[in-house]
Amino acid sequence: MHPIPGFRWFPILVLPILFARPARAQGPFEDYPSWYSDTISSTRAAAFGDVDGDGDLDVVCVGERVSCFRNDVGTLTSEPVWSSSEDLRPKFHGEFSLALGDTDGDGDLDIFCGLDYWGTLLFRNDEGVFTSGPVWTSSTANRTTSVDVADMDGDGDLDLVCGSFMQRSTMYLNEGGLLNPEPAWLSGQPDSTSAIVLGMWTGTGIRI
Ligand SMILES: [Ca+2]
Ligand SMILES: [Ca+2]
Ligand SMILES: [Ca+2]
Repeated sequence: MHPIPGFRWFPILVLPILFARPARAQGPFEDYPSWYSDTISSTRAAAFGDVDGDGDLDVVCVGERVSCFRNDVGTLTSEPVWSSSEDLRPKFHGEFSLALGDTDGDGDLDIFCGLDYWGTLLFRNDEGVFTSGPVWTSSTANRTTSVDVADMDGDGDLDLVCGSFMQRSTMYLNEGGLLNPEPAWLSGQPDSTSAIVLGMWTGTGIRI
């Protein structure tokens, strides 16, 4: 375990390596990471979110497996507190991506994981414990390079948008806490999207 005394959460990179910035410093980040995982060695993507609802940011990453490191009073656990059941190393053929969002509206963050050649997976968070396997898998494009979630149709729940490599980007709508298996939107032609960011643009709606 690698405590970070005197530091507040201001991370710039997790691979899973974390460079923190001193609490009152205005300068650059520390020269060497103050935390790294002893367990995960092939991280492809990472995301921060308060997955256990205790008010601090935890870390979710995907490498050999999808894993979660809990933040205990400013110190990340050295071992993951949860990992998905499937060994993903045979699927290391392209981009991996992650997004966190409360898809079922129960107040906790669920995990969306995009795997190039293997589609997009959803792991549900049940009171701080994720399902060991995905509860939903995308049905259309399988070369997912990027994922993000937002309320695309304005009905109050989070929907999913996926970018793909040499395939059409897709949007899946959330219907009562469950993602529809069929996309509600596909881009007009195959593209090679490497990143997806959703946000309000000109106040008229969410744009990709
Ligand atoms: Ca937390
Ligand atoms: Ca949830
Ligand atoms: Ca919605």
